[in-house]
Amino acid sequence: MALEKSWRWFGFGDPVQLSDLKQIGIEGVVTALHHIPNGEVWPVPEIMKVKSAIEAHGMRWTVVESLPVSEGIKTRNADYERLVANYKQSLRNLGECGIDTVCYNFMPVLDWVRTSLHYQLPNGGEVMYFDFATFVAFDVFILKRPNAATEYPEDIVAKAEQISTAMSEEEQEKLAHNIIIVSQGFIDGTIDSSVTDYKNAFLQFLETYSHIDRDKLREHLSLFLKDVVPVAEESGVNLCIHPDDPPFPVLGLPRIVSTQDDLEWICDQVDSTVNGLTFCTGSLSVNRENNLEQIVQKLGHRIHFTHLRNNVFLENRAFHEYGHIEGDVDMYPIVKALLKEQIRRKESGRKDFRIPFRPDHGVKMLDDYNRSANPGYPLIGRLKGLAELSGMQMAIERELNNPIPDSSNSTMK
Ligand code: DNO
Repeated sequence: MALEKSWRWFGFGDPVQLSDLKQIGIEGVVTALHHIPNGEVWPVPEIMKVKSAIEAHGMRWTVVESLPVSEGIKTRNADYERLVANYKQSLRNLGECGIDTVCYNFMPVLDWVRTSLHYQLPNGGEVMYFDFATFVAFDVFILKRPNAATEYPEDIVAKAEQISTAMSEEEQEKLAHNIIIVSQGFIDGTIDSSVTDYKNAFLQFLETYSHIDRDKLREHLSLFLKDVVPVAEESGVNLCIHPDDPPFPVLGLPRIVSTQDDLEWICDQVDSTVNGLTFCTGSLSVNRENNLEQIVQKLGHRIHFTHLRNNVFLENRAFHEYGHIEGDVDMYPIVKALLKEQIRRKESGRKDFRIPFRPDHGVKMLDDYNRSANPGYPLIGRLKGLAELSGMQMAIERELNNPIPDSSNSTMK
């Protein structure tokens, strides 16, 4: 059986309608209650409104992406008890409504980061790009985070200075706005578009982590898991943490969900299947030491959700996104490992043997230029990825069920 075909849908305002998703063969919808402010309880009637609409179109709400973990939980500030009580209540409410998978992340202040949201490919398509030196230019020379320059090698800072000097004021502002607002707003990030002095607000958020290093953040994640996993268990909800994107520390902030070791450490904090992972190939592959196939083989039993996305890796830690089965990430062994994991689960009698996957991000192409979409979420580019990844799965499944005899051993003439 193929992975569950799923699709990120941004709710009733999404230009891609639920009826469109049905047409393209989606089984499971991935969505969130984007209108509920970060940190507040998701009420049962609101959950049911979305769930019923999805079911009325013959699909199911397969994953919540995301139930946001507020900054006050990550920093364990004075509001922690209220925020975690709300988080638990949302989990109970989701469980009561029969929603069984919740994705979240534990990235401080900033979720995913790119330095360009509109990088032109030679064939006219458009993807998102991360350039390390440009990111340093943002940090040191545009945001002017105190002492930031001391955290990077001198040659990178020199390059960053050249980059920022060559930019107009307007271009500098656009870079900051994209990083702080445009790429975060639609995923219920920390700072929304109504904040005018967003650079200062952002600096203040960064400051709340001045005493939180990697060990401290790990401790906070561990305590959070010990608080919420028992509630998720009682509610019949699997939790799945999304990896850091990109998987290394940024802006002096610790990032603790970047490597296989990190994932193993997280799984060990609470020994329960409910304490699981979102396996995101686009994020994890950026750390070239991560062996993605091996991660599936080792931690597959904890993977509750998959994002399949590809990248092209360039020099100096730069990368850009790409077509789902093109690029530098070899999807074939990874998808095969995921399909084998489903078989293992089914054979062991696990009810949740099916792993939902969504084509993550996509190349903007064709009619995408005439449609509005959140950064990274063009319709046609994702649809192409969905089709390619589905075809790949069909071929792998055939191969797993009926191994083709090796022609050199064949007796047929
Ligand atoms: C970006 C997404 C992330 C992801 C969250 C999950 O496109 O992959 O924003 O949804 O990190 O919590």
